[in-house]
Amino acid sequence: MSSQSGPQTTLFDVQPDADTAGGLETRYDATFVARLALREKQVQQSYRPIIQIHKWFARRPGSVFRSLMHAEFDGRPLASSYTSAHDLAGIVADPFMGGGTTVYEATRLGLSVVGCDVNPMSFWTVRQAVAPLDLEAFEREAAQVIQDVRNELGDYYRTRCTECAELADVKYFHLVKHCDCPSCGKQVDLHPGLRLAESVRHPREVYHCPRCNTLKEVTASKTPHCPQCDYDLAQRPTVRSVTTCQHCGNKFRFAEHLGKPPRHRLFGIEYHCTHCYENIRGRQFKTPDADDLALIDRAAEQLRATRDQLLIPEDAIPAGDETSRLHRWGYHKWNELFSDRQLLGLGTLMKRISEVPSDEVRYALATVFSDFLRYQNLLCRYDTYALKCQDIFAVHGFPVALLACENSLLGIPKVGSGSFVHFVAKYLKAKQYAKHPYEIVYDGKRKVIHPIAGESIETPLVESEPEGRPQEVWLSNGPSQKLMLRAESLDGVFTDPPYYDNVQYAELMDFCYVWLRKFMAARAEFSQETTRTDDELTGNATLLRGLQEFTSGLSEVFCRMSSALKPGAPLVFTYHHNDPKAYVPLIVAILDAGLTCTTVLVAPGEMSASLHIAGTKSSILDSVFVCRNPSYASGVSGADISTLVNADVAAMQAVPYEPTSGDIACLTAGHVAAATIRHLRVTWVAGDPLEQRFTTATKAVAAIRDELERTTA
Ligand SMILES: C[S@+](CC[C@H](N)C(=O)[O-])C[C@H]1O[C@@H](n2cnc3c(N)ncnc32)[C@H](O)[C@@H]1O
Ligand SMILES: [Zn+2]
Ligand SMILES: [Zn+2]
Ligand SMILES: [Zn+2]
Repeated sequence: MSSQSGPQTTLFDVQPDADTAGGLETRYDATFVARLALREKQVQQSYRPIIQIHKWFARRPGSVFRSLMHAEFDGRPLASSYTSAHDLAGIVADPFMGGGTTVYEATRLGLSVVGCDVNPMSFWTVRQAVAPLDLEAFEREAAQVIQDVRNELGDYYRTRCTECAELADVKYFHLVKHCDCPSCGKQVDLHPGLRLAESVRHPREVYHCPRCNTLKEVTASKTPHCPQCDYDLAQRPTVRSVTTCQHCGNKFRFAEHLGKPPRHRLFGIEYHCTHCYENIRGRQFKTPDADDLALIDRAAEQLRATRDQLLIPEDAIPAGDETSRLHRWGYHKWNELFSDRQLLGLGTLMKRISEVPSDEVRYALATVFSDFLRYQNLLCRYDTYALKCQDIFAVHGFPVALLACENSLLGIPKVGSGSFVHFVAKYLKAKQYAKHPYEIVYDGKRKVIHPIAGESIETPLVESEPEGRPQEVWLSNGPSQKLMLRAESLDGVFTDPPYYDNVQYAELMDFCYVWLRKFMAARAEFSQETTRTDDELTGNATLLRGLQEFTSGLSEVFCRMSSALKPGAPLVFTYHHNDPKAYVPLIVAILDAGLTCTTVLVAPGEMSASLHIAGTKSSILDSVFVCRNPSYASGVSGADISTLVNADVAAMQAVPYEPTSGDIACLTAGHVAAATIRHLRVTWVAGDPLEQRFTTATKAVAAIRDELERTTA
């Protein structure tokens, strides 16, 4: 490892050499970026509609990556030229491209980019975002597919309006899991509570009365009772693992009495009657009638008769950190997470999409299909406040609830959400944005769409490493440990690596992949049965992948990136974790790659509004590590860790955003990691056994933390 600067044995920050380094260390404006990013994360799909191509997890704000690249490659001040047209030259790479943020932001700025991800669903999502699509052909085919499937299956999603007795479109079927009572043998509904709808979007509260077995609407009250039989509707028939039989009063643990997989019963319907809707305040709910119940049997019958001709996947659910929960509930195949009506609808829709002749239009519709599965399964819950169906991935796992919300398959344009028509509309918006991206600027009062002339995300993909022509995008599907890049070819690496065990990408994405794969028999990216692989860099208890495995993989990737970087070009990545130990892999990987950390910036990452973070002490701020070859990072500033953390906090307070204790812990961990890297850099031996390197880094972190505690005590 070469070094022109002397050893840094203190906690000092390193300033890059002004002539050789880019502008990240000096031109990044944390307050300005945080203002943009916090607004973006609140309604990410309107600031960056491109994310609606397909779900990906833990997406970072596009504005952060746009700003990072601007700061590095553009001499103009960030705040005044953020929304200006950019015509940057150069090649950047993202070895963990995920949902594609770096790829999109780099392409918009005119850069060429290499994007790599081990997960084929990531490759596919980014491919679909970038590859050109004829939108007229897409809209035309989508309308035809929807028409044909509606003709075939429309009846399954209609119900009789209780006001006018005409047929109306169903928005949601409400299902409850049930089992047999071990005492009286009768069927017991496992309702956790009885309220279906709160009185916010609807004028009254809606309850299921177990005694009348009907839905009842009542004025909001702390002591709701059935207007017909006076039943106490505030009761909670099932609390945790114990339920009370509504017939004989027997209390029992229901788990061992559940079907495998659990069975569901339809107890309520929300629908939309075109004749009555205008004259009704709120929504339309009904108790299913005999016709509604008969349709369930008819769907099951039709599924049995046609299943062989449909493309329904039969794959087993492998055990995993997230998926084992499904096994505990008796789900062993992915297709068991759907009702018969859902399987019939999905299978029929798939078959029709697979007949679309144009490859690109078929791929686009198949991608819409894969994404909309998130709202078309029995793990979906009804949001009793917003009165809509929730995404299966509202949390990064597979929680199973006692209630399920079965969405309409095709849906009604502009009514409800989560149906095929809604996802077609979203996809269209995403592709329109890819052709003509914009920024939304908040002028103090309102949001203004600011088109940016000359930018685009859509561009034909190239089949190998970019040569330096503008806007070449090369996507690679495979582990970045094996990504081959020319030496000294990259102007920067901008990435958002897995945050150790934060998200089990492959376990979750298999849910969509097993379906999407059915459309893609001919494509190499879909040849594997699962997106899981030993090369995935996530901590995973089931696969015995701990911090050391994560470290060695990350180290391999950073080493590859480091040798592909031009001299002095930066490796930039975001990170946060509430366990300080999860920073050791970064330290080892950066040192192994022969880099040093010139600075650690701060940027908002995830929002507390994300359901899976809400309520924890988790940080919403990321540390952004800027790393370069030490030969190009000379000069020492006197800042110590607490000064750096205080500066970050002040920059966020100016937003204004008040960092939480979790934020501050993470920011501190970031600066401690950077100080550790500088401290160990000169004596580091990348050839030492991993365990030794890991221990060295762990001890150095502890020493620096001790010193920090002493000086701040
Ligand atoms: C962009 S996301 C990061 C999101 C966020 N930082 C988090 O985990 O909290 C990380 C991506 O790395 C990918 N990935 C994991 N191991 C990889 C490997 N060995 N090679 C390439 N990509 C990998 C995952 O599939 C995922 O898409
Ligand atoms: Zn009606
Ligand atoms: Zn009973
Ligand atoms: Zn009643």
